[in-house]
Amino acid sequence: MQHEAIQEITAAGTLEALQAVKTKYVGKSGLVTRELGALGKLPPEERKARGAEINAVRQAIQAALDEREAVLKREALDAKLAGEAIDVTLPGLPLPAGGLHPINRVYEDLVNIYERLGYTVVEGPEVEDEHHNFEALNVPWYHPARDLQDTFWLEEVPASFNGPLEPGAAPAPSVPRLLRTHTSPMQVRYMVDHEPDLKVVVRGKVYRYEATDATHESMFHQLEGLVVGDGISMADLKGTIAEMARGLYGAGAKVRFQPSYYPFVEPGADFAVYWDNPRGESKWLELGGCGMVHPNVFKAVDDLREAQGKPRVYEGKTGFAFGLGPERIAMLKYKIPDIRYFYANDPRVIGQFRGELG
Ligand code: YSA
Repeated sequence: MQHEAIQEITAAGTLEALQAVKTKYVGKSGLVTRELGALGKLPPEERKARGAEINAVRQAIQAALDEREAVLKREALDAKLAGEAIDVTLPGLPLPAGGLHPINRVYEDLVNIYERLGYTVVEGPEVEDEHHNFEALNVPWYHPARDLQDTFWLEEVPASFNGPLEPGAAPAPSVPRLLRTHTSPMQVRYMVDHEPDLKVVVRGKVYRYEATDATHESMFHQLEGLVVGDGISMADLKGTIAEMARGLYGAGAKVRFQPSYYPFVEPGADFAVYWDNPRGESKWLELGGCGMVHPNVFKAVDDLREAQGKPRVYEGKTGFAFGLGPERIAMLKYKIPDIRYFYANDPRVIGQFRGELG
């Protein structure tokens, strides 16, 4: 029996076939098992010798089974690995590349134009205080923009919120904070920290507590410009805006100024550009506000500087400022019909800008 069993084990070509042989000989009712079961029927004097004999056969069969099983398993594994071999010459799986958000693309365009004109580019705190956002910009306490309905007012936050306190400085008295409603407070902050002459653009997010629609969001972006020196005039302002319009829309772009009111400029204006779109869609596009820096703003800056022990250097200076929303430019440039698409995180919209970094 041992001889036949070993032959069958050697001939088993698969793990299933081997299992069948195992069952046949050493399974619950296998041939060897049955022989062992029959020992009880033998006379006691034969039982011991016969038992040892059958056990030896069983052990030999089991050893052969184990050995064959190991061989078959290794063969099965080798076959599986051969089937799964990696072809290193195949191209890898493509990883989707990111891309610049349309607003950042417009910012890139704008910043390139202004850097070429010699401007410094800065950002600034989004959490502001009333003084920088309104008061120092000559916005009177009764101006509607300061209303609870138009501004996101914050619970009071620690004085260190916008950066570390000077070592050893006493914490400033807590003042009401708000989310800046425009980038103009950075005009004040920049002038407090720098002396004229200066040329600076500010980029960043602003917030307004207002209902959203296709052209209004409660969080959007602005680009703010400020130039201060001696003898700066409205002509410099117009030339600068015209240069920006040509940079954005090509040599044919025209600029229109209309009188407007902003408390921090005098005179103030709104500006729009008209550009020759080859698809015949040319029209005036209102871009933002601008004007000559109001003397009260220079005075407020000098007051803040004086409080910090810095010299008063702004009285008697002249300057212009402007502010615009890049969302408008991006909506037209990329034909995005609703401003809310920019921030809805819908990959069907934003995914269209994937992989293009410019
Ligand atoms: C004016 C004169 C200066 O000397 C300097 C800056 C300014 C701009 C002023 N600080 C301001 O915020 N004016 S604004 O309220 O008219 O906004 C400027 C631009 O931001 C608008 O032309 C528009 O493009 C954009 N904007 C305003 N509210 C918006 C918005 N974009 C999206 N959603 C909103 N809710």
